[in-house]
Amino acid sequence: MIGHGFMGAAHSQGWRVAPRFFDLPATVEMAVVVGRSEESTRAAAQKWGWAEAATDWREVIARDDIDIVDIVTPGDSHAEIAIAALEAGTHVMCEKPLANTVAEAEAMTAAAERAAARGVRSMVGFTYRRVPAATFARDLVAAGRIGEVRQVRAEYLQDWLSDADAPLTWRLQKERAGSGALGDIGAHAIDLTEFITGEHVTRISGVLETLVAERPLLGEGIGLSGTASAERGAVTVDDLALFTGRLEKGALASFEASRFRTGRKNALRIEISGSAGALAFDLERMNELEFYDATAPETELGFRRILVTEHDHPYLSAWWPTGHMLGYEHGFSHQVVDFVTAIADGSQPHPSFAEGLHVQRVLDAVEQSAAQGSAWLDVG
Ligand code: SOE
Repeated sequence: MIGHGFMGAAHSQGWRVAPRFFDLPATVEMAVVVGRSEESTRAAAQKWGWAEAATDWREVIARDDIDIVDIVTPGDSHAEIAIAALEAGTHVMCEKPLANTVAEAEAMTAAAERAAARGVRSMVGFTYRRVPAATFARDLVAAGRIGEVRQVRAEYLQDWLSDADAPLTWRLQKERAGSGALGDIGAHAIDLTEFITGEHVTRISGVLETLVAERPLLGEGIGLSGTASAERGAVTVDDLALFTGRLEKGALASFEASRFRTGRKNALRIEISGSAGALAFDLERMNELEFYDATAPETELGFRRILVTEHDHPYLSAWWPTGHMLGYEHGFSHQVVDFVTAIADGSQPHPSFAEGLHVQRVLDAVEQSAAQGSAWLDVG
């Protein structure tokens, strides 16, 4: 695993726990964690259970005993590491968004396609697809339970920047993160919409806004848990993105990604209205799915809450007795299960780099549209 911030912790947990609850078709050994600082990487290895710590990712991917590389670094190093790892013949899991630019994502996808011809697999970490209620929503749509998709509302709302003195972490720097709320959390809303509806976003009109233009630089720590220093610097990404998309079969989808929605902590929500019913998912209530069956007798109409905790729901039979809940971390185990299974089967895991590239093109189209007064643009 390369990187050891917040996502490093989440992915480590996935690698450690998945083989203990699921019957995987291969043995997983947590070999090496790689980071810039020897001291903090060693501490991460010890804490999360990696056998070794290292500071040079090039040396690590060249080793014969490394089969999988998991990239959890900021976006500015995804392309370089992923392409080198694929060329070295290791399977690659890469955190979302796939890259910082469309050009990088294209190069990564080309490398992934060359590698796939040699049986080398790659996947993007859009983990929320693997929250059982979200996967189940996809199954219901695919089974025609809401009919034809007519309208979608997708939003990912957080509030960790609503404090104007929250520090300027790498997520607020364009050269490191690519974009702001748009790519960090809007990308999840796009992926989840496409995953559940089974349709691509084909056209976009959007607007971006930076509400706090300057913030204290990061003092101690890294990422979301870092502290503020006395110096200040410019925020170079959006804080908030609003966009409207056209789906393949014609439905309109509205999207919102914001880190300024006071009181909303991790509210990835999607509501899909169809000709025969509707669905609503909210990550803050991640074990539930709201379902409206428009074909029910008129006197019985109404959204009902399905508790997605039965063994027949996706991924659930490996966990607790029926009726018991899962949390944020379980999606990372499910991601490991699906990735390792695809590697063993010799099949293409999803979302592929090509799917990650498509999301990157949607993000890029939103930025271009915003720069052109919210013009409607085709997604490349
Ligand atoms: C921070 O906004 C963040 O950790 C994102 O980077 C993740 O992708 C999302 O899952 C939760 O919020």
